[in-house]
Amino acid sequence: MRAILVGIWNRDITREEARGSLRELKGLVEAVGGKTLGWVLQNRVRPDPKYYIGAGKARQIGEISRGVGADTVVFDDPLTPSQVRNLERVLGLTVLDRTDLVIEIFSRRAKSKEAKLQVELARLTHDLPRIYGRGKVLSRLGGGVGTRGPGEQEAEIRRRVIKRRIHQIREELEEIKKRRRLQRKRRERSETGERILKVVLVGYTNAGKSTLLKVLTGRETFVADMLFATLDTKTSARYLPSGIKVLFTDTVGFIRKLPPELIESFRATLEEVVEADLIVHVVDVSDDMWLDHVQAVKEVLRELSADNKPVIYALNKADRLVEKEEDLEHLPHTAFVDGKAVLISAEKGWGVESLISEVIRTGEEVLGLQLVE
Ligand SMILES: Nc1nc2c(ncn2[C@@H]2O[C@H](COP(=O)(O)OP(=O)(O)OP(=O)(O)O)[C@@H](O)[C@H]2O)c(=O)[nH]1
Ligand SMILES: [Mg+2]
Repeated sequence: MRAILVGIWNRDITREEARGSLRELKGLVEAVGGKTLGWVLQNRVRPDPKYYIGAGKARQIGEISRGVGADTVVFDDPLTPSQVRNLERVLGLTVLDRTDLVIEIFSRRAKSKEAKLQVELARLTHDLPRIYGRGKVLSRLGGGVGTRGPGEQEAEIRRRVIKRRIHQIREELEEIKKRRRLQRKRRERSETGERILKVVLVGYTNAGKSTLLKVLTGRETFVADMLFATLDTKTSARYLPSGIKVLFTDTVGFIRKLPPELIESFRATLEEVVEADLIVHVVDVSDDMWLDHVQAVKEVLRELSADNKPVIYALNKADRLVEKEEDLEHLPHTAFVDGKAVLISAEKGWGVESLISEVIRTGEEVLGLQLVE
């Protein structure tokens, strides 16, 4: 894929923010093995309902894209099925949006049965409204542009097959969810009278959640410098000196403009977030956009109705900002977030003891309240 990226900016999204978002989109293009040739930012009060950027601009982008040898135009916001259709007609190139890319990355990374099912569900839910007369399926990363099928009847049959499959996947996922609930209960009840604190690590993709889980509990997990390395939740325990058992759970990373299809599909996995006593929100403070990432994660937490839980910010990768652990105290970052925050480097082990102390302090409050109940 040789791509041109397109975004818009206006009173709500500044030019700078839109550009940051396009930088991230470039990362998503790379994650599916594509190359970005250039980008276009348009100042627009709101997206055009038919062409997102307007027909004239679309035509212009089509010319430029073909001129530089691009074969795909990627839009930074979710497009409606009819916008995709109109744009492909005007541009004469494959049209993708952020959702297409994220779903594609997820499907390449999915390993467990559950993750695979969730991604398939997200993809089918996404594709269903995009199958229209003449039978063109817009799962376009695989297919070419404008492949025409036999017609409306064929499309109807495909829609029916997809609906049946969606139903089947939902049932399978429900089974898996039940099994996981049982496992969780067993884990939590393992030794009677034992006090257990459930901590979930959440954060933007690539923030260092899996690295931190490893440092906190010794559990080997997949760590990689790529978007969405982790798709399955993993839980691992650490015993505190007081005898309290802390269960730490690593989760799938979040991203800005996370496709609703994916939130919906991963809701079961993210149940661990809803069940947790407290949240450790891991942030990569070496990223220029870290405050935006914090907001994006908070939004997803709100969507999961988990925004009322105690949160500790683990401001990670501080080793990229200072040379020694002692210098952490000179960094201003903790003042920029609302609530308890600890600067750490999961890689170097800096600040991890302070983080654990904070988890204990907050956890004692939470458990204390639970004991009163
Ligand atoms: N310099 C530095 N790099 C780190 C630190 N923590 C993690 N990394 C690196 O950041 C990258 C992402 O780390 P992961 O632990 O996989 O991040 P994650 O949040 O689990 O990412 P996803 O599962 O993709 O959402 C890896 O290359 C890590 O080695 C840190 O404290 N300092
Ligand atoms: Mg991870």
